[in-house]
Amino acid sequence: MTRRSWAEPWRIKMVEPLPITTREQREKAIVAAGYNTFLLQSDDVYIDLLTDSGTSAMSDHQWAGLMEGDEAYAGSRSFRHLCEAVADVYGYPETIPTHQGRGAEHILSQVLITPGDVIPGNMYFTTTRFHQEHAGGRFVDVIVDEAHDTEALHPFKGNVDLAKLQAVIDEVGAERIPYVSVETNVNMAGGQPMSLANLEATYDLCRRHGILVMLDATRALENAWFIKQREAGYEDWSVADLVRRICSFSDGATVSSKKDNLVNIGGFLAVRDPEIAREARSLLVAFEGLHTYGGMSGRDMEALARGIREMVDGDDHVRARVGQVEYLGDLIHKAGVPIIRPVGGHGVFIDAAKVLAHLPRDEFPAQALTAAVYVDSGVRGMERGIVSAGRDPVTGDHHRPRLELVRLAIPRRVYTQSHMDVVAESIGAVYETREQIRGLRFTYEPDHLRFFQARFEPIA
Ligand code: PM9
Repeated sequence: MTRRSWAEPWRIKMVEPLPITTREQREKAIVAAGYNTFLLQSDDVYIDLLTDSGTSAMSDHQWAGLMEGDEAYAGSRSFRHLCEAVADVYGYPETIPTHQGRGAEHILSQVLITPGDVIPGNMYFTTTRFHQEHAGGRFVDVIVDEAHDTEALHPFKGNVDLAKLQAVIDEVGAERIPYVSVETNVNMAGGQPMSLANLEATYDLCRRHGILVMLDATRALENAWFIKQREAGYEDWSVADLVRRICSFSDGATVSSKKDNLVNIGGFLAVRDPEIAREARSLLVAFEGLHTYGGMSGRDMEALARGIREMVDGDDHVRARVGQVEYLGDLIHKAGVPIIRPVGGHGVFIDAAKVLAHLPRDEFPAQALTAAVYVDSGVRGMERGIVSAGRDPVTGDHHRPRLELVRLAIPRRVYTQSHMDVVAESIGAVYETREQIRGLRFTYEPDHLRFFQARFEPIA
């Protein structure tokens, strides 16, 4: 049978012009931004792959929802729609709305963590670990070793290593572990999924010790797609059923709705236990907003309720979304550039430690490579290495993750295949001239989440 291509299950109704700049303009812009792509003006960016967070295109149905949002201060109809969507799609009975993912992480950490606690997790995420440490906890990484190896072709590099988890429980005692923090489609590992079998085994182990499992379900949809593709027995499941199944092995979840949920702002904490929900709501009113809007307007909640349902309305959306990421990853891999493989769900991650092998880690190779790609083509990516990892709050030294990556994260339903071709051509061109790229040093290092606002200069 002849092969038939698939394409996106939507067509374009409105367009937004993109700024085209010269190399000279970009050289000036990156100096002005202190070699940090977070500090660039978006008017100086051509193809923006800084993040897939809050950058997706909403559907006409979601835009219509903005008009129908109920802006009542209390008891908004749009909040009810949001709770119904969370209960139907994720299966959690209690929804605590927040302005975005880190708002939910803040509330959860404050409710469950007592100073001195230990929170095991399958690799850290920047804001998640910040809130765990801010609440007095200590994060311990229990992801499988393959997650730290860019070339290991393991289908589930997001899996929890159950032996590592058991060792942490044995060492500190279950009573010091309020919950295990389990991320779906692990961002810092390159958008790598965990298997349902591993999640179920993690949940069982935790239950035996009376420890809760809290998901970061921010990219549960993309994880569900990989389970359907790779885990025996689930080929015929819909992603809708798989997302519910994933969440069934947890006691609750934090979600940044700016990713899978297809909105530009929003998030929530969702739990099963009404007592945890009660405590969360009492903090929510102090830090986020009333318990029926958190940090969102009524229209935000209406668009979000629709986005949650839309992401699982058939499998075609996620097939096209992950398919586009794989398309870009395959082009870059074929150009000989080292990347994390298998290609993940939300972006392509270039192995900067290998590309810039002439630079020591303390000269921030991924930061330098990200800046070089921007100067070449106006394509904006993000550093995900030693700068993102920050410093150990006790020793003050850099955290030194094994992965030193440039992330090209793809917004959902925004760019075309030709944009991806241009990105791959630029990465190939920078790779050819990689030996000319110099290392960087800090000229300003912020105290918290330093990667957002840090400034650098090239080392002579
Ligand atoms: N992720 C990202 O670009 C945006 C901020 S960090 C550069 O990948 C997970 C898995 C995330 C995430 C944000 C958050 C925080 C929690 N968990 O940004 O606060 O990827 O909505 O969510 C970003 P908020």
